[in-house]
Amino acid sequence: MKRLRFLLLVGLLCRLGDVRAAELNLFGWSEYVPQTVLDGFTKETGIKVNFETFSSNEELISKLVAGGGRYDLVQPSDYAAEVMIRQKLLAPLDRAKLPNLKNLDPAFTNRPHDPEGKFTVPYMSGSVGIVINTEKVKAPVAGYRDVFQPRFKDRLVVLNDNREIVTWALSTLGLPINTITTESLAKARPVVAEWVKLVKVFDSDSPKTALLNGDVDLGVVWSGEAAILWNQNKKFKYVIPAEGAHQFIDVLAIPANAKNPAAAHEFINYLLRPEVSKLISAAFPYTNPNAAARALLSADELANPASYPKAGKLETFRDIGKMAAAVDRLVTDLKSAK
Ligand code: N2P
Repeated sequence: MKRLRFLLLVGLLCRLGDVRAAELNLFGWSEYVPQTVLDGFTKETGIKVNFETFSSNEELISKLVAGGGRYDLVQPSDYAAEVMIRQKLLAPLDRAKLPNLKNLDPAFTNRPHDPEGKFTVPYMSGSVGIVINTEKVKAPVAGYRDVFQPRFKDRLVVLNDNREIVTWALSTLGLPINTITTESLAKARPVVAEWVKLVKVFDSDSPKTALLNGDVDLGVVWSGEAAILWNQNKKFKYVIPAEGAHQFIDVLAIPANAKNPAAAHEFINYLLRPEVSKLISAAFPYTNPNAAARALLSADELANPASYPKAGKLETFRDIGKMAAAVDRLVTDLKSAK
């Protein structure tokens, strides 16, 4: 009898363990994963998704490095995943659990941040470019130099992202964006110093809002934000900066200390379904790296010039090692001196 009770107790504890295990802790970019997709996954699998958001790769990396937050799945950009792989913060993927990888366009896989695709799966791609309210700005705007003009003081919104801002300055000066040195930063500094004084709104979460409200007339934003603006009103035009633009491939990856890698694999494979990925595109119209999902998009979605730009010089970011801290400090200092 005692033995039976013991066995029942063990059984119950195991069940409780299972219930607790049926959770997925997701740490992702804000305004990037639709709630409908999270709900659909929970409905189908019973796995509850706890969703926390960040606004920059640096925020994600510092949280992971500090060991804070036990996440099962994170969503870094390519270069941030490269940093995490170097620092052994990611677990290798079990590709056998991800049959839907076959849906991906090979142009977005096996890229330099993860050449063998051991740790990352592309989620969405995009660019960073200029968006202009053409009812308010009549002068031609082709590059960063045209944006950061004294006449646009307090009429600008830009991403609240230090690596981005420094990159725009480096590109304007014709300096490499991935081989950053103390010298190149010294050259970028006065440019950034002038620029930050002109900006009215720094916002990485929803830079579209300031444009929609008419608080600002132009800016430098994620392409998906510009695509939403274009869908709302064709007066918002997207321009790939003439100096060259940043192309990002944001990925899904499982932290080395994840508690529920099985649920993480299940969720990644779910996101790779064409009909699920299509929902992501509908809500957040970035460049979809899923070829099977792209085949389901409407002609209008594919014709959005911010989601699927026809031309432009695009370059991805790489891990810049120790220089990352110097880049971060440069903009933080100049913003506080504003
Ligand atoms: C989504 C932000 C896109 C991430 N709100 C850019 N890497």
